[in-house]
Amino acid sequence: MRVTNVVVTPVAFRDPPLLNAVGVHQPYALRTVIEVNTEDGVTGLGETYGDGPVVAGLRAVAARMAGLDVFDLAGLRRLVRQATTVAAGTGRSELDGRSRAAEVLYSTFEVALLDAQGKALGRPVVDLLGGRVRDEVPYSAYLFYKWASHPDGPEDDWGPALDPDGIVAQAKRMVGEYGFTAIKVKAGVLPPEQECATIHALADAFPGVPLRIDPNTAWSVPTAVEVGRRLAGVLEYLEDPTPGIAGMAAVAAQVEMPLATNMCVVAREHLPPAIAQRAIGVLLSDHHFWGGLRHTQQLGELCDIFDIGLSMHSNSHLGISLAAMTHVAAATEHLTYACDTHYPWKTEDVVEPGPLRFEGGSVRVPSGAGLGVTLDRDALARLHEQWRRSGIRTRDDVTPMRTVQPEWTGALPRF
Ligand code: GKR
Ligand code: MG
Repeated sequence: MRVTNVVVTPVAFRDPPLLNAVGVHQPYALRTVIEVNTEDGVTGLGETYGDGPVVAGLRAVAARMAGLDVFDLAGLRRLVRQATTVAAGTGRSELDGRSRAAEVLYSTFEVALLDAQGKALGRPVVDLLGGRVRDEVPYSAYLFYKWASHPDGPEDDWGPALDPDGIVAQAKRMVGEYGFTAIKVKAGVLPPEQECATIHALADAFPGVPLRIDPNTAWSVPTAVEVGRRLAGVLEYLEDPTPGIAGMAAVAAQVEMPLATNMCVVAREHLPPAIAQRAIGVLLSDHHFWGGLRHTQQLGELCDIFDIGLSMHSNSHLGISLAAMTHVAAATEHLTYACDTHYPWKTEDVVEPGPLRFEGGSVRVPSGAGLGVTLDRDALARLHEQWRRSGIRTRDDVTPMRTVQPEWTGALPRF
């Protein structure tokens, strides 16, 4: 079954003013949807980041895909290598096609080809990954400090959350609506003692519920150690408290809870030093940049060997990504924590509603063939038009923050 053509569609969807260490989310988040069409009339779907260079890279690979057998993932790897060689203009592929950009491109098309394979065979993607080790995948409530509205925009229905009471109220709504059984707080926004107070307020409001905090490297080593000590016995893990493998190792040696990362270990070459220095206790996988679903499973095996826990990182995303995350998590034995997802924050999607429901905080693996989700073509066209009109072509959390704090740089660590 061969590919006839590929359609690459950048989209923008409404995103609330969620705060993080470097600034605030823009009014629209970017993603790209790809449709891989085949001679049999089957279409495979993929979703990834929407920044300009990613869209250009996707188009460069897409232009080479006609004639590829949808089962030939090795051939896909070669095409990505060629496309990134040309894009880099160096006459050789950067890092032999294993650079992060190449992993992002490969991953997007790998998911789409697996979707097409599954549709052709009448089997869900989880079966192509070796079968399910769980029927449903647990996700965590992902809480953010936030403004009531974007600058000059209308208020959203979540309202502001800028102190412990605001975050507890947000948690009550999110846990009430989705049933999450673990809670993560995006931190690095307020002074660390205020963020510790937020975690203590959550521990009081949700006794026994596993809690995590992630300041995206906003803290120095001494600050991170201080926070780790204050939150001893309260956190299941402390995520990216400080920059770099060496900094994380210094903190890890002085706090009792495991440190997790989606920032200092983001490529295979980071694993040996992180393991040697005992910098992390939990790795947050992400198929979008770890080279796809099969590599994510392999990463799980590797973490198991080295006694490192495995969880999953998320960015603002739509339903195709949630489906892919759910299939791979269901097929990965060594998944030791509930996965992150931004999904509850989105109010628009490119897939038809139905299979992706949260019950008790978990998403049941879609039972349909392939990823088990159906593209809503009207919604795709609408969100593409929104992308066109928005003029946003790259994720930038710093500039919108400057409209409120002109001296803001987003430089880290800050505390
Ligand atoms: O959406 O603001 C955000 C997050 O901070 C995101 O950009 C991070 O990549 O969720 C992510 C994380 O766990 O670091
Ligand atoms: Mg993180």
